[in-house]
Amino acid sequence: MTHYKSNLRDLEFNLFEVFKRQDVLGTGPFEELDEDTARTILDEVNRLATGVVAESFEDADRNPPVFDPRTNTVRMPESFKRSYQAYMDAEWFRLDLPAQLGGSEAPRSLVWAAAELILGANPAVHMYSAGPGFASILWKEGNEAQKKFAKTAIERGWGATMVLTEPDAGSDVGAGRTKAVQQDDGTWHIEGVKRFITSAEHDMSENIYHLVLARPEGHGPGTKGLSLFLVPKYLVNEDGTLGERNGAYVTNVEHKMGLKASTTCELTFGDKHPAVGYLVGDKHDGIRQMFLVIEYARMMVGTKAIATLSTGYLNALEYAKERVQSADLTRQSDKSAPRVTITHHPDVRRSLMTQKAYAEALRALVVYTATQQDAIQIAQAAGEDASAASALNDLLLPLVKGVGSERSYALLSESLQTLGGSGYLQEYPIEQYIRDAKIDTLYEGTTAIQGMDLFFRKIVKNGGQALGALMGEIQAFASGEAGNGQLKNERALLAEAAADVQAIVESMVGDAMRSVEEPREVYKVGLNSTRLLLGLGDVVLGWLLLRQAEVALSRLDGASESDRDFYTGKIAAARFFADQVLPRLAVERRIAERTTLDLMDVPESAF
Ligand code: ST9
Ligand code: FAD
Repeated sequence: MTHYKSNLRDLEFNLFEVFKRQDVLGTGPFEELDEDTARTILDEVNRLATGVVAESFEDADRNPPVFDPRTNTVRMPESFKRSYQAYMDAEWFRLDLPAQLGGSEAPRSLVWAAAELILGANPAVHMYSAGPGFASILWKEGNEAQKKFAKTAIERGWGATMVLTEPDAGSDVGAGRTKAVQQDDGTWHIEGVKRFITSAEHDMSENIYHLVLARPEGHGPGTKGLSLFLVPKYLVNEDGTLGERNGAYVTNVEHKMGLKASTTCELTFGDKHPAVGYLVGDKHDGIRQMFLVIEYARMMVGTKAIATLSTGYLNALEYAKERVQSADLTRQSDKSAPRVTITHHPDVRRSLMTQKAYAEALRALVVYTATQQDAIQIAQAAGEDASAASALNDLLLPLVKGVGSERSYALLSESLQTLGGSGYLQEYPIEQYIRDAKIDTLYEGTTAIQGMDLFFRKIVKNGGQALGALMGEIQAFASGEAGNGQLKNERALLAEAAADVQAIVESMVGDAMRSVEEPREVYKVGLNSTRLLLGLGDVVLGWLLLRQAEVALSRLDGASESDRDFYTGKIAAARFFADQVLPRLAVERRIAERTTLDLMDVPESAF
């Protein structure tokens, strides 16, 4: 038994009962894959995840990778290497690759469902295994030599990294100073220091290639002046064999709060000898190209957080069903009353149901977002316009990443609380879950960045089209007949919450418009962007839970005993969320609408 408690039943419920993926399997680009095969894949990945992948989760935390500054190398824990190798040997990464790269191009909904299992079991394994995914982006964007490099990288199992951050350029990627100097032979020399680079050194693959944002000499400021370079650790000969050591060295590995198995590296270019880089696709289009990686990585980070909350909740639930403490509240004054398991206490139930509702709603958000990615795959294969699905996917990404990470981190604290003092011990996995999940609100764009991305780019720049379409669907559901009368009150609560969030958006759009004349008005947007992110998140989560409840209600009759429990839990979670969470949006709306500039007028010295 490992620490990891997966929820395959809920993943399959989302895929096949709510979002009906069997309707797209066997058709278009997914012609080769049917429902039975998809279920078998999930079973296999689940077996791997709950077994060998999860086995090193604790050991690699207590005995993390060791950096040797003399050789600029890292020794990984043996236990972790076994987990990683088992996952790579199974070659599930091929699900997400195009046929030309030896992949089977499965629907993204299936890919992310499988990814949740690995991310919940041992997130660093998933991150180190991203090499083939990076290669597919290089193959898509690269020139002929880079396409060949990408194929070799997949065949030989090379690791890969995304390299943006510098000491003075974190959220503000455009402040990066790493330089690229063109050489007579058409290559570039990269010079500078990047920091916090995930997976930049380890001893689990013979080569690691870095996708690096650097500024060619003479190019302008900001993100648009950055270009993307392929910088391998070892240069690669024509025949694909390894050549000389390139001049990109890891010069430090950070000691950090959690996710210790994942190396976080300082990467120095061109200090010992030149670091040769190749301009990706022979064009200066770096930030757009890097965002192809970032979009994927933001989805990954959100899924990682949500997977961790899910196993946190399931561990807490198991404990709560066994822990006997205190008498039932109705008999609290009877000192001889029998003691009960803590699931009998109303406050424990409140906490457990909050964890369950969010964990399952957030999983539904990941799968729903991934179904938009399925729609993009289908449209592209048919040569059709994918812009509506693409805009909706863009709108949902900051919710997956920002809401997923914030809610999961906060609620993992509830999971720990369920275990009382035992939760604080390293005997149970939850303290590690909390340490490992904190990073999810930080990297790949902090929560503040997700909130601004949501408002300025995904709502305002998009002319409100994707948001309008989403809110339209939510309002249509709320005013429809879902649940056959049994979800009437909940749908009314959803309609009110949706109107509250719509009002927050309108108030922020008003502030943004006024800022054209009066620039400081934009501060009011900044004061509310995280509120909007979390608020819109709650409305979407409430809607998804009610959609699940509608399906569950229709399946209760004649269900097996375990299915009856499962569906009853679905209905209870949706009702609880509508009743206990959605009404809070009225207060959020009130606060947003009353926003003043007072806070911005407080002198810094008064803080
Ligand atoms: C990091 C890594 O933290 C942590 C984990 C690593 C794990 C490794 C494994 C990952 C797996 C990945 C594998 C890949 C596999 C793929 C498989 C696929 C099959 N959406 O607003 P502007 C672009 S890494 C799309 O003016 P500023 C766009 O081109 C570090 N594009 O920005 C735009 O031009 P235009 C992560 C976007 O003010 C241009 O940027 N660091 C988006 O110049 C300029 O836009 C961060 O995330 C978007 N949402 O710069 C930094 N937004 O407008 C966070 C922008 O013409 N900071 N573009 O289209 C930010 O995001 C900032 O907002 C900023 C601001 C840097 C974008
Ligand atoms: P800052 O940008 O200095 O932010 C500090 C605070 O200010 C934050 O709360 C932030 O939200 C807030 N803030 C900043 N700007 C604004 C704004 N405009 N409006 C509102 N609030 C703002 N980077 C890579 O390139 N590759 C990697 O593989 C990688 N892996 C990482 C792994 C780990 C473990 C860590 C810790 C970081 C990693 N990063 C990586 C870097 C990561 O993406 C950055 O840490 C992150 O983008 C934030 O940048 P920063 O740390 O400089 O914080």
